[in-house]
Amino acid sequence: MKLLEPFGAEFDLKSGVMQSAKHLIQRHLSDMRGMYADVAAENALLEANNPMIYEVYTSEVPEEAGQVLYCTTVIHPGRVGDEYFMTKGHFHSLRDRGEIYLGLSGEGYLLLQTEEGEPRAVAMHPGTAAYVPPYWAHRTVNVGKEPFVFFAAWPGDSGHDYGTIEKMGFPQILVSRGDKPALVKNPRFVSGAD
Ligand code: M6P
Ligand code: ZN
Repeated sequence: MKLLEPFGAEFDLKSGVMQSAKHLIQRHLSDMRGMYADVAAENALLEANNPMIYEVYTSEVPEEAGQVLYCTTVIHPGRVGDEYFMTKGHFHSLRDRGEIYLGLSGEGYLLLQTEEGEPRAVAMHPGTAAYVPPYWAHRTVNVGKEPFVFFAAWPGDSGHDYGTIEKMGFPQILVSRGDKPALVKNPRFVSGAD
């Protein structure tokens, strides 16, 4: 068996920038078409400037059982209509794998749901360790005016299942009401149990 060499990776606690990042994933609105509730606002933004919604600095750890993958995610501030910028969200392909997030800067929420569409929401601030138990789909949302930055770590063989969320959406969305975040029902949610 070939052992992996131990290492230290440097990243900036405020910006989330990881010097040794293997990849930088940049997701624009066009990469997540159909995920926001307000279709007209989405189309207008796509035509105007197709904004970058979030960036993910990924580690060089191999995606194998036994490894612990990690990354930093930066969700830019902004909204599509009333709805705050967010990640695509996913279940783990291996459903019994959990994940841990640590809020680094900015203000956000972790939205979760079970396969049956049971929703949960966890507020995240700098210093919040937000736990994603096995079997829960997860998405993060920036509800502030600054970038929302967090660190994440999860088992190496988890995999990302995006397809289920592309079909279902999440039961709840975060929208701005009087300049404050409000958790409301997602009018476009399709229950997995249906
Ligand atoms: C977190 C982790 C990553 C994920 C990233 C962006 O940092 O859960 O695994 O890739 O958020 O979220 P998504 O992959 O759902 O777009
Ligand atoms: Zn995950």
